[in-house]
Amino acid sequence: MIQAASSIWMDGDFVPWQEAQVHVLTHTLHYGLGVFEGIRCYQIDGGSAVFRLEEHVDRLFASAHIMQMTIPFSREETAAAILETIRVNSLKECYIRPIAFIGYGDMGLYVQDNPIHLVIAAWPWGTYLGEEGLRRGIRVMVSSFTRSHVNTIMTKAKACGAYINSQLAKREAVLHGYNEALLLDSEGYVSEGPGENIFIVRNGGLKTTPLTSILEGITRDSVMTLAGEAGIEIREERFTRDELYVSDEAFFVGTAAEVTPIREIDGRVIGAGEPGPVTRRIQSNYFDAVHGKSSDHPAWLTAL
Ligand code: PPE
Repeated sequence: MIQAASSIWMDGDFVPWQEAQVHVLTHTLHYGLGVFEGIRCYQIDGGSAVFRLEEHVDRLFASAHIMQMTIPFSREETAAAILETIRVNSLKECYIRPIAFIGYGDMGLYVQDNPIHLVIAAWPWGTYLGEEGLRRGIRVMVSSFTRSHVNTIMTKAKACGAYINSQLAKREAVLHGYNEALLLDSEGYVSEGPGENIFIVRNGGLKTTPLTSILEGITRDSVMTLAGEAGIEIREERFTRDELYVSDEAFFVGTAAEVTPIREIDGRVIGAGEPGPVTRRIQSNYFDAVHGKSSDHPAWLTAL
């Protein structure tokens, strides 16, 4: 069960958690056209800070732009509301979920006058793929479901409906006894996880999927920056399923998943079957960055 906080920001006002409700004929509930974000706030020395707030707000507005939805608030108002939601709920560390959706009004696929709502909720959310997964690595299954083609749902928008594809893959993986799924793109190349981007390590260098069939992950970007600073070579290049099998290390990244090592894919052990040196280094540098323990990226943290 979600760990309830006390109030949720809805269109400019705080509403008690239990009363933050919508009509059952809310348009997005039926047709899936909505856009959202996932952001984390971490404890830092002397307080808390939101990690890469501006980038997440920018992506929310980019997603809305792709989907031709006009969010009735500015970026500045949205960023301020996110900070206020954390403060009002007295949360020290939390996950923040802003969502813009089409409200109640007319039904049918083409609606012009239904209101667009913006809601921001925040709650404590621990590890996405388990504490043990973070420490020892997870087991992954290449999905029988293909990542939506780049001209199907628009992978650069973090859109509600896109997550049907993700949930099908995740459910299938869990049904088969795996922790997480990995989707291939419509040409058969590695794409991303249901809610994570992927990196592999070969010969000491990192490889990650180019920005085609994937969400433009903010953690992916942070990891690439941190890897560059650590002198690790990075390539954005398509790679195949069998290259995964022979990689020395592999890991998932995402706001929720943070940096989660992968120890097995489709029954094949990856490397030594435990988080390798590059993965450990990236994971440690990432956790230092989000907790403000490295002074290299002050712009990444917005203190409460
Ligand atoms: N790909 C997908 C499909 C995705 O959903 C996410 C985030 C990422 C990559 C990584 O993006 P970023 O968070 O900017 O590094 N998935 C969010 C939702 C997870 C959920 O289950 O809900 C997240 O991590 O917040």
